[in-house]
Amino acid sequence: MEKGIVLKSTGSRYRVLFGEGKRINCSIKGKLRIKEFRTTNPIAVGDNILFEIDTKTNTGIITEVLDRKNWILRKATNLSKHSQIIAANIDQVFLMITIILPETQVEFIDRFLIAAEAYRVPAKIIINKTDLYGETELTKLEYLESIYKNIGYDCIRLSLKEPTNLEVLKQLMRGKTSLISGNSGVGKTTLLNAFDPLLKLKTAEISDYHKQGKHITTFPEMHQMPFDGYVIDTPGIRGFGVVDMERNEIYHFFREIFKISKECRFNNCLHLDEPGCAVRNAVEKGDIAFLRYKSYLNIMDGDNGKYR
Ligand SMILES: Nc1nc2c(ncn2[C@@H]2O[C@H](COP(=O)(O)OP(=O)(O)OP(=O)(O)O)[C@@H](O)[C@H]2O)c(=O)[nH]1
Ligand SMILES: [Mg+2]
Ligand SMILES: [Zn+2]
Repeated sequence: MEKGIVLKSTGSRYRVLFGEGKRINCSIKGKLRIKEFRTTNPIAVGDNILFEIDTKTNTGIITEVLDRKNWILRKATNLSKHSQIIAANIDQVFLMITIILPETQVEFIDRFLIAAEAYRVPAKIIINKTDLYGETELTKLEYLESIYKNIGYDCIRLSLKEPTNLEVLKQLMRGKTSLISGNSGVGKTTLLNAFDPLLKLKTAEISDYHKQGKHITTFPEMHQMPFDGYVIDTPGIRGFGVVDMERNEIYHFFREIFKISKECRFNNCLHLDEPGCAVRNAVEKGDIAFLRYKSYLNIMDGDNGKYR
């Protein structure tokens, strides 16, 4: 029996890291498939597993998935009851955004952040491609930074063309397992190649016509970094569905809204148009950013976020 960690999962095949940097392809023992989680994938990237080696084929058979510290889910489709585990056992998530090429929507950022809050995984924001920014983009960048820094999310500016702040990121990721998420084309995979040029992972320029990425990375994959740490590259997402969240608890995951909500007149206040709502009051005074409140309203309005 060996212990390993799942680097990549493609359907029913798993790439597993074990021992002192050894890798092996594994499959699952039949009955593992139907256990506990109602997810489309029983085993995810980052899972700690036990497996047996079949010496004839030099492949492994996974016999057990060890307890997960945490995980991040995404609904497979809008209407699907099933969800997919993107990754398990992560210490922190980085949302990579860009002001242009492509333009990341604020609501997308907020949907991501509330999911991270709900899964209790610390989140930070990377703003990439700063080499492309003119005055308009820099103004917007500063505005977004001020909103998110104000509510306690670190924002790290990055350019992989120049490159700047790569060392800062390495420092933040050292000794940890980090997941990088974001729209297609923002530069997630380019960052991994910058960390470890030997990886030579596939990247592609964003489309001239749509100014969007081309969904080059197709499966989440964990990579061991030369600076002692694991980083999980993920496929670009268009939207982040609110998974397993009741309507009346959505505001719990907007940090600043939750904090002020304690002062609302009614303790079942949903901060829509109730009298004596401290949240609306704070929005009017500018203590809560209007853009954040707008994201909240849109999410409350119905979960019309697009799922990839
Ligand atoms: N100008 C500029 N281009 C960058 C920067 N970072 C990445 N790019 C380019 O952006 C394009 C998309 O990069 P990828 O790394 O493939 O993006 P991704 O986020 O992995 O995209 P998906 O795998 O589709 O989700 C590539 O052409 C990169 O060279 C940057 O800091 N500045
Ligand atoms: Mg990629
Ligand atoms: Zn209220």
